[in-house]
Amino acid sequence: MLKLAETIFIKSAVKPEHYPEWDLHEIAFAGRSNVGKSSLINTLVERRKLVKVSKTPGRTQHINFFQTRFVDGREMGLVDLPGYGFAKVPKRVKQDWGKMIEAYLGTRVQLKALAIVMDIRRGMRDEDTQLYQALAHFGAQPILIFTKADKLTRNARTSALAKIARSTGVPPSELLVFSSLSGLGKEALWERIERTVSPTAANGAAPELDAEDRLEYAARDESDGE
Ligand SMILES: Nc1nc2c(ncn2[C@@H]2O[C@H](COP(=O)(O)OP(=O)(O)O)[C@@H](O)[C@H]2O)c(=O)[nH]1
Ligand SMILES: [Mg+2]
Repeated sequence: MLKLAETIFIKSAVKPEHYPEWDLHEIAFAGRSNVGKSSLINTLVERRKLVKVSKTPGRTQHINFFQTRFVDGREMGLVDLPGYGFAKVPKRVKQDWGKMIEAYLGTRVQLKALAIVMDIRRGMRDEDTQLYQALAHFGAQPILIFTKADKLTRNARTSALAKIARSTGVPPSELLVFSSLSGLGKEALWERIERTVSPTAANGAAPELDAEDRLEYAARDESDGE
């Protein structure tokens, strides 16, 4: 069982040459803007404000890298991908998003699992499905997470999951239900991460810390977060 010690922000990157040079296994988080991805990561790592939770989504177009250490000394990378599906962003921004995601998925050998975060009330939408299907080419394990479960009653949750299972062909037992409000699903997600990502023993090398980047991230306006 993974027991958290600490999660820290490492750096923001756009291009592969700016990704951290580490040999940690990574899980990346993707999802439509506003589905609750930032909240989910914060809940998962028990840091209230590690990732900015935004009211005006769709603006920051960076890949943010975090490093998680467990009490047994193992470590892994968490990667927050920019949100998609935000109707009001200019076409050019969407193209940049596509290039950025493709570059990450296509080059990152450290990537072991991609969590696709969705709103349980909306189910799997077109962009989610496209990403899910594209993953087959990239060799990372998909993890389908349905958050904001607190917005539905237990019965409504069960029927929402059954419907998603029917339309995707993914067994309901493989679908994760989550709530950042109540913490529901946190343990199950860590279990899935342990199985698919297999955090590695720390090799003693200091993480690559980009002081300038880190300051910039810390100083970012809350409303500018993604
Ligand atoms: N009720 C409820 N609200 C949530 C949950 N997760 C996120 N939210 C809210 O949904 C909005 C978007 O959340 P955020 O994490 O910034 O979404 P992101 O754009 O996907 O990163 C915020 O107002 C959050 O407070 C959840 O599990 N339950
Ligand atoms: Mg966000």
